[in-house]
This record gives sequence, structure tokens and C-alpha cells, in this order.
Amino acid sequence: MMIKILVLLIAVLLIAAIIWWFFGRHQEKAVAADVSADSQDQKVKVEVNGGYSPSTIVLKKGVPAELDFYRKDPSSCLERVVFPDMGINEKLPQNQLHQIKVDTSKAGEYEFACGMNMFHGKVIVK
Ligand SMILES: [Cu+2]
Repeated sequence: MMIKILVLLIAVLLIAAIIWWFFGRHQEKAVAADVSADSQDQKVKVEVNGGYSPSTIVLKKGVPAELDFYRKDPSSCLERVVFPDMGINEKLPQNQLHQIKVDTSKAGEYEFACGMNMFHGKVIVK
């Protein structure tokens, strides 16, 4: 009897965990670029693997910025990255760093997505 209750409890917890995983709001921390006092630019590495990590990148306004995309994901879905507001549409080679320069002259939020607009991320310039 005790075992049955335990199994049931584990099952319920498992289902709860699955529901949370799919439907819960995952808070992801925004990553700010490191800008040291003397550096003339800012860089953030973005890993592309089933999405973008980090998916929110904070850049300092007016400092030349470069996003270093590293695509591990083999799917063609994430092969391209598109920044519609910046006129960027580039192919990301797999397992290679691909630098994309981002215009930081204007503050704002700039979304980016894969070529099919399924995975999203954003750059916040402030
Ligand atoms: Cu896609």
C-alpha cells in the first residue's frame, strides 16, 4: 500500500514537472555585454542550440557591438539568423563562430529569429 502511494506521488510530481516544463514561464536572465572602461567594443557569445542562449542580450548604446553566434544545432531551422529591423539575414555555419556586427546607435529593442521565425531572441540597446 505504501509503495503504491509513493509511486502515485512520484507520477504526479513527474506530470507536474512536465507541465511546468512545457507551459511554465521560464524566466531567462538577460545577459549584458561586458564593456570595460577602456574597451572600444562589446561582444556577446550566443549559443545556438534548440534556440538562442542567451536569448536576451543587453548592449550599451553607442559602443560598437558584435554578437558571436555559435551554432551547435544541426537543424536547418536555425541555420539562418534574421534581425528584421537591422536588415541582417545571415547564415550561421555549424560549429563555428560567426560574428555579426550590430548597430547600437539607437536605443531600443530589436528582435531576432531563425529563418522561419520560430525561435526568437532580442537585443536591447540602452
Ligand atoms: Cu526555424
